[in-house]
Amino acid sequence: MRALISVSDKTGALELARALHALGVTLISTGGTARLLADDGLPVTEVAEVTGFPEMLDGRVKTLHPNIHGGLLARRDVPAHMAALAAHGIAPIDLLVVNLYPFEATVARAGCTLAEAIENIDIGGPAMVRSAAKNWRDVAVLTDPSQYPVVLAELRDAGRVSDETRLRLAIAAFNRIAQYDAAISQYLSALDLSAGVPAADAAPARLPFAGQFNACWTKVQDLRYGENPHQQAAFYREPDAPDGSLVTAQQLQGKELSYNNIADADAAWECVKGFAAPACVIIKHANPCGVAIAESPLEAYRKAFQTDPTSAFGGIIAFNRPLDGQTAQAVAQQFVEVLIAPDFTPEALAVFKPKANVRLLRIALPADVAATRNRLHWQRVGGGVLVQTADHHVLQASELRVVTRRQPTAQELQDLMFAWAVAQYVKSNAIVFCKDGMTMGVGAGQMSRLDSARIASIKAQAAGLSLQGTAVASDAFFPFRDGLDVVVDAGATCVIQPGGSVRDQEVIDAADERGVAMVFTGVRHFRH
Ligand code: 93A
Repeated sequence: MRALISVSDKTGALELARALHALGVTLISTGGTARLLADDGLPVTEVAEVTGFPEMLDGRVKTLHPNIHGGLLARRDVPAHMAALAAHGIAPIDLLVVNLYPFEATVARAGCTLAEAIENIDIGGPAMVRSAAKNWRDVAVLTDPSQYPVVLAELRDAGRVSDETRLRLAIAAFNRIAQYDAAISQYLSALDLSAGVPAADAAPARLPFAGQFNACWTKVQDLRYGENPHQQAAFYREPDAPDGSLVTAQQLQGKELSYNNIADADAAWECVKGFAAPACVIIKHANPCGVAIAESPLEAYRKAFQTDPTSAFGGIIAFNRPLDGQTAQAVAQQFVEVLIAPDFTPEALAVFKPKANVRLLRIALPADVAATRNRLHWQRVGGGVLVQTADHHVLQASELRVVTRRQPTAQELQDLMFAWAVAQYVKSNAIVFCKDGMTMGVGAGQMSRLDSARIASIKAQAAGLSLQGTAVASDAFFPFRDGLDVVVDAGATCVIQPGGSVRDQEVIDAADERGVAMVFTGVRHFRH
């Protein structure tokens, strides 16, 4: 049996080679890999010796030769194939171990030049992987160190790699090649060529959209069903998903996540991680039904829950601080579907251990929260997809323009900023009443802003909350004064909204008439 090993990521390669050698397998290898094996005292034949050609052009041509590809592609069950090998003095290769030049890691590095990217496009590696994978009935192809133990175990136990394993390895190999080629095409398609060919020795300018759809997504898991039981569903991960994004979550316990769980967990996590203070977000049907910031996670949870205890039943709850035992005790009083936090203390884990159905998700919260968010937002439409840069605008207090005679007080300003941060995560039309770092009434997803305002105050009433002295955020401008009147009638004393309506003056006059402080953001947060 002959194995060809040619790996950029040398993880586990030496151990694999030693084990193969011990099993009597002949080793062939390319330059760097061959040196690694030879330095360990393993007998290894250089590819150059097999091809009769030196590795040339800075390694660009190493394995691209009939002596290699013939050995990989020949069908052992076709006499003419074997006769051709014999006639040309080519020996079969039964095991191929390849991982590719690190293109993805190279282009992910800040400042990567075009020349570096190009040089890291592997040609010979994918060619061999494809040859071996096509000929999976006779050749086992390993493209990832995680596969080494399985193959070694089979070789030790049965003296051969099973048909099923070879087929699985071939599928994994073609997936890897698809992923690799997608990364190359995505990188190149996103080059900004408007100013001509980018300089080879500089980091090239990149376009935000081009190439996005060339990315190769990998399946995380099949889901039991989709939004409804008659819909099939699965969860996919994009290449290089950043730590702190939902797909990187680790499930510590609980039932399998459902489609709706994942969607709601994402909404909760995206909202909660934007707050600097300890925060809690409770989500139902993709909308926050309670959000609060406080001195501690426990206090934040209590406040968030108070907003709408009825809706919080069966909610998805996220924290931006590790979940401690006390807070876990409080949360455990309610029916919760999914609980998300950057970490869980042993005491918190102990609280939920008996509640085996509760899904606990741990997600790292890196310091640079902005880097954990999706750059683009997609929405499927019939036969196409709409793409936009995602709405991660973070409002600075300095951007606010006070438009009324009355200025908001310092406390009102804080509440306005908080209400605005929440409204960004509420489906349009969004009206959010807040006070003291807590949502007091949330009106979401109505076709009329007036209805959202009414619903928010009805919900506050139902929860036994007074809206007197609250701050209100509206995700888009009030087209008429009636919406403003509804929130002021309910008790609001200050309002934050984008402005920009032709009737802004009518709304400003109404606010002045009613003694309300109003600020314009100049930014809108439609969310559908
Ligand atoms: O430059 S290549 O595209 N040309 C080749 O003929 C070739 N053959 C193997 N790259 C080629 N490889 C790659 O070299 C492998 O895919 C692997 O990533 C790397 C291993 O090189 P070394 O053993 O010298 O470290």
